[in-house]
Amino acid sequence: SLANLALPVGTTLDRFIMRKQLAVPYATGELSQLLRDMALASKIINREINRAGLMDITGSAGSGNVQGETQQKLDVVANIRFIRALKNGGQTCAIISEEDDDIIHTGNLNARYVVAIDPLDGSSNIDVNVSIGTIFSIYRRITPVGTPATLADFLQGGDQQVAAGYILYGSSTILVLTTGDGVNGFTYDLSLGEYILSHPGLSQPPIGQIFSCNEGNVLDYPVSVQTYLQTCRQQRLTGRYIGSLVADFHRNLIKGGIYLYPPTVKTPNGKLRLLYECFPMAFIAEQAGGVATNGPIRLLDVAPDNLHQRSPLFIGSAEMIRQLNGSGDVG
Ligand code: AHM
Ligand code: MG
Repeated sequence: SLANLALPVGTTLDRFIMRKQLAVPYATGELSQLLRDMALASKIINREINRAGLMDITGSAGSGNVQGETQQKLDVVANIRFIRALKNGGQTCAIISEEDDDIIHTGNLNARYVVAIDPLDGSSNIDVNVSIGTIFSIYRRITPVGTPATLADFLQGGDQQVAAGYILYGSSTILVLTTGDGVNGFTYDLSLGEYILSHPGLSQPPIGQIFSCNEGNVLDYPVSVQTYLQTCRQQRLTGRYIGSLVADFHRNLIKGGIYLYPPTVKTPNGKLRLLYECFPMAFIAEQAGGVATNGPIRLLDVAPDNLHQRSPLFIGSAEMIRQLNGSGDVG
C-alpha cells in the first residue's frame, strides 16, 4: 500500500508523519498532531536562538527588545514556548520539564499523552554561540482519560516510550525522531519553514573513532572507565567533547563513537537526567543499532522512581560499549 512505501529524501516532516499514521490501522492521528506541535515549537525556538545574540543590542541596529519587554534567558523562553505549544495542541495532558520541579498539567484532561522534555539542553553553551538542543520523550498515559495525569504516567520505564527525539540547533537545525521503527533525521529549511527528510533510516556505525567525555573529571571516574579511556588514547582515537549532549550524541551517531558521563565520587549518579535526557537518547540509540547503559545494566531497563533523577550514561557504537564493558565493572 501507499503507506508502506519508503519515503524519499526531501519528503517534508508533515508528509512523513501522515504516511506513518496511514500505515497504522485505526490510528487516531493524535500522536501525529503531537509530533507536529513539537516541530512547530522547535521552529519558534530556532528563531529565538538565532536572534539571541542581538537581543540586548538596542540602538542603531533597531533589533532591540520591544519596549517594556523583560529579558528572559533562552532556556526559560524555550520552556514557555514548548509548554504553550503542547497545551494549545491538545494532545498532551501533562509535561515534565528540566525547568520545572513539578508535573505541569495542561488542562487537557482527555488527552492521551504525556511528554518529558529538556527544552534547551547545554545551556552553558548559549552565551558562547555553541550548539544546543532540545530533547523529548513521549508516553501514552496509563491513568484513565478524563483524570489528571500522575507520577505513574511518567515513571512507566524507558521501554514504554512511544516516541523520542531531539532537535540540534547547530550549523543547521536538525530534528531526529524515532517512533520505534528506526530513526529518521529532518533538516530544517529556513526558507520554506519546513523540516525535510535528510537522514532516512539512520544507523550508527558499530565502531567509530570518537570518544566523548569531560576529561577534567577523569581522575574521579571508576577505574574500569579510566582503563577504557587509556585504550582509546593508545589506539589514537579522536577525543571530541562539546559539552552539549545533543551535539555530542548526534556527531557520534553519524560518525560512530562513544559518549560517557560516568558516576564520580562527588556525583555517584552522574549528571544527566534519566527521564528527559538518558531515556530518549537511549531509545534513539537502540533504534539506530547503538547501545546505551548506565554502567551495570541496559539503560532502558533502569526503573525510574523520581521525575528528576540522574543517571550515569554510556551510549554509542555497539562494539565500543562492548569494549568498555570488557574493561571491568562500570559504576
Ligand atoms: P544542562 O541540562 O544543565 O545543560 O546539563 C546537561 C549538559 C549536557 O548537555 C552535557 O553533555 C553535560 O551537561 C556536560 O556536563 P559537564 O560540563 O559536566 O561535562
Ligand atoms: Mg539538560
